[in-house]
Amino acid sequence: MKKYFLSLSVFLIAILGYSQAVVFQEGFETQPYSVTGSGSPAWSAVTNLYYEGTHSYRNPLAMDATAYLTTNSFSTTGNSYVSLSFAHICKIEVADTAAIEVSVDGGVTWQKLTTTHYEGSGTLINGYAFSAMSYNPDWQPINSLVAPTNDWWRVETFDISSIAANKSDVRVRFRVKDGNSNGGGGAAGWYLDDIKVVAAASERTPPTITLLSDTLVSFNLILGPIETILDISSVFIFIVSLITLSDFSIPIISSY
Ligand SMILES: [Ca+2]
Repeated sequence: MKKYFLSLSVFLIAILGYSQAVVFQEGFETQPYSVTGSGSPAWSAVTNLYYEGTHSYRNPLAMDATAYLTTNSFSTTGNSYVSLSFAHICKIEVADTAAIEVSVDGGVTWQKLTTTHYEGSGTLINGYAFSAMSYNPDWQPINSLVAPTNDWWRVETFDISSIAANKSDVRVRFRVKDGNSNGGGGAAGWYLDDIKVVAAASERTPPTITLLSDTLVSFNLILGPIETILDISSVFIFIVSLITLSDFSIPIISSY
């Protein structure tokens, strides 16, 4: 009996201790933006495609060009886990590359994000780059001239903890480069929206609870005469159960 109360307490503390902070966010809705663009043609806000709000940010690739979009500096000090996420449509030719880099030294040096950091479901070309081929056939890589729609948005997540945890000066930049000297080749370009960096002192993903034995744990809730048997499969159910138990402060856990 006490064993279960102890286990429940440990899980509750772990769950309540789980917290995270958004240390950078840009959705391109209100100027001034927290990013700086470089390259020609320039990045610009558009309203025909957006993931959230009514705007996204786009670069239509120019001939032999490399364009960067760099976030303002942000700090992750005190946090061991750092996650970058953003929504995008990368309608660029297969020969062109869109990549993400991280700096922790004021923008002096940059580290490219690769499949090592990637947590999304797209294909990183050569292990690091997005293009229309990343979501084939959804982004229609065989036809550069097809215009994207809002159905094309994909959300990407990178675990950048190994680079950016506990750093006082972190920057992320998005780099798009013409790889075959024809600019965008008629493709619409790279659209970004809802860029977000989340930092946490402890593990970013809440613990999951798996019943390892065939012994069921029953919770005799006093809300009614029906004995409720919970197969513990979600943290949410666990919390609700704990709150219910705590409210009435009676020993109502038993096992069999
Ligand atoms: Ca937006």
